[in-house]
Amino acid sequence: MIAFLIPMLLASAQSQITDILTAELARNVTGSLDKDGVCHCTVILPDSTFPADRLEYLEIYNYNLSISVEQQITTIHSYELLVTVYLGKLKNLTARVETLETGGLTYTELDFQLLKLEITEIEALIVQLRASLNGTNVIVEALYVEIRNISILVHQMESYDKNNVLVIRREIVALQKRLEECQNHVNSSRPPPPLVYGTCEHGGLVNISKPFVVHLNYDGAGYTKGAWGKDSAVGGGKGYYFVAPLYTDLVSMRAFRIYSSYNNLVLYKQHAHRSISSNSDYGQGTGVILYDNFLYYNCFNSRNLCKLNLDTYALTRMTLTDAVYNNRFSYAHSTYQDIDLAADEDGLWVIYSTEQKYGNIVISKLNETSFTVTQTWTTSLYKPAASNAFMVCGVLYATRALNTQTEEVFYMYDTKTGKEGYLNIPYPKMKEVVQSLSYNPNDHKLYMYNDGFLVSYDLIFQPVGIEKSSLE
Ligand SMILES: *[C@@H]1O[C@H](CO)[C@@H](O)[C@H](O)[C@H]1NC(C)=O
Ligand SMILES: *[C@@H]1O[C@H](CO)[C@@H](O)[C@H](O)[C@H]1NC(C)=O
Ligand SMILES: *[C@@H]1O[C@H](CO)[C@@H](O)[C@H](O)[C@H]1NC(C)=O
Ligand SMILES: *[C@@H]1O[C@H](CO)[C@@H](O)[C@H](O)[C@H]1NC(C)=O
Ligand SMILES: *[C@@H]1O[C@H](CO)[C@@H](O)[C@H](O)[C@H]1NC(C)=O
Ligand SMILES: *[C@@H]1O[C@H](CO)[C@@H](O)[C@H](O)[C@H]1NC(C)=O
Ligand SMILES: *[C@@H]1O[C@H](CO)[C@@H](O)[C@H](O)[C@H]1NC(C)=O
Ligand SMILES: *[C@@H]1O[C@H](CO)[C@@H](O)[C@H](O)[C@H]1NC(C)=O
Ligand SMILES: [Ca+2]
Repeated sequence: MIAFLIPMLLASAQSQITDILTAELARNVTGSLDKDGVCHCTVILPDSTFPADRLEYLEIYNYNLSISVEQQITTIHSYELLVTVYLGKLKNLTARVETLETGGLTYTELDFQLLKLEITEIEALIVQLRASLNGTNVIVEALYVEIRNISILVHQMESYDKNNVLVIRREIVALQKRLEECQNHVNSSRPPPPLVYGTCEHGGLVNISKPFVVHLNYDGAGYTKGAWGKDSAVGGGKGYYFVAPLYTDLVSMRAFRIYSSYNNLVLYKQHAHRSISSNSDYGQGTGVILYDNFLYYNCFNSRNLCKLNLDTYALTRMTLTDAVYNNRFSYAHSTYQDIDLAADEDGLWVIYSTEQKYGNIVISKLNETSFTVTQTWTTSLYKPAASNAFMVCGVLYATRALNTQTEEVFYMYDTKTGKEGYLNIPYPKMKEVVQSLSYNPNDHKLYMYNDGFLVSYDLIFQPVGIEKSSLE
């Protein structure tokens, strides 16, 4: 094509020069015939006749033209080089697109995007080249058609073929994302699976609800110290409630009431009021609980435990070896609670301390049938540092006062592993001093005697399967 173009340009330049010369020479020629019949032709060429200036012009013009032609040739050469390069690239691209089409599933999204990008680039370059050659170059025209074809093909591969792996993969990714979002949403909005009361299918205490104020104790606001609760044997015994305000000495328990239902308690109705007549049968402090229709408490002025049958009022005692009493190591703010009874899913417990352990909390598991200690654990928590304690699933939880309105579960001891740990579960209280605090495995509630008011809380446990890390 270049070989064809150059002679064409040169020929055009030469023919223009010839035309000019011919016109100039033909102008001033006159001829005459003599007697011999010889034709005389006199060409008068005045000095100014010969168009030397025009020749000069033509020479320059010619020169200008050849420069122009050379420039054209150079340009075409450079185009030719470019076209060769593009041709190579295009061949590569064509091969790759064919692989994509036939090879099917092995290419990746990235390959595809890269290919698309390259095709787009080449397309842009060829369009530019084509414009500069103004449709005169066959090769470029062919290139253009080819790149258009490839470009269309590549876009079709994406948009038309619904079975295309890429499209499907992208849809799957989007779907997964939406599923995940949905899952997250469901997880956050779905309440944890219901816990079965009386069992330990959970990962431990994680929170405590707001308080429910049930009542003022039946003796009135002046009776600031005391205990209350519901039968806390698994199964609930007879389902009775008890309320036991301490006597005005703020040490001894001399009377208590039993309510057969929550309604009766709230309405002060149909209670059984029991006064304890003998000094030695009095209770001491507020570590009292109702367990399987027996009232358990620290017998007055002793290290004994009392077990009072609510049907017969028969009283049984046992001695808690080494236990301190008479306000030696009670809880913070609540006096004479050296011995604190507790119940959970595993049974009956007693929380106390000894001189041997320097006032640290000692936990004993009781066999309620034989009324004996079956096993004992010692903790490193100084009992007077806690405001109270309770057991859940064999784990002791101790509380302390953060301020006059807030308590906090701050310590735990797991009797199954012997591990202890600190935690912080704050919860509000109505009045300043927590006089007693007990857990009931049948309703997962805490029962608190709060300066004369009967208050309860719901405990919130970690749902099963999600580990708590506080002991790790
Ligand atoms: C011939 O030459 C003379 C003198 O240069 C000029 O005047 C005249 O016009 C010319 N004739 C023609 C036909 O060009
Ligand atoms: C030749 O090229 C020069 C420079 O480009 C220009 O000045 C001149 O007019 C041109 N001459 C002709 C006859 O085209
Ligand atoms: C064509 O592709 C091969 C292999 O990918 C590569 O080595 C070669 O340089 C490419 N040619 C051009 C002109 O891009
Ligand atoms: C391209 O060619 C068209 C006619 O085919 C012409 O009108 C136009 O001026 C040309 N453009 C250039 C830049 O040579
Ligand atoms: C471009 O595509 C058209 C129509 O799809 C086809 O006829 C033509 O042969 C293709 N040209 C090249 C160079 O692939
Ligand atoms: C959502 O809960 C399910 C089952 O409780 C669990 O398998 C999944 O990992 C949770 N997803 C997130 C994002 O927490
Ligand atoms: C604990 O329970 C209280 C009362 O329902 C609530 O306001 C608080 O956000 C809970 N805290 C956590 C960590 O779940
Ligand atoms: C509790 O004591 C009773 C009576 O001595 C006995 O039969 C029972 O096995 C004991 N229970 C446990 C768990 O030790
Ligand atoms: Ca307690």
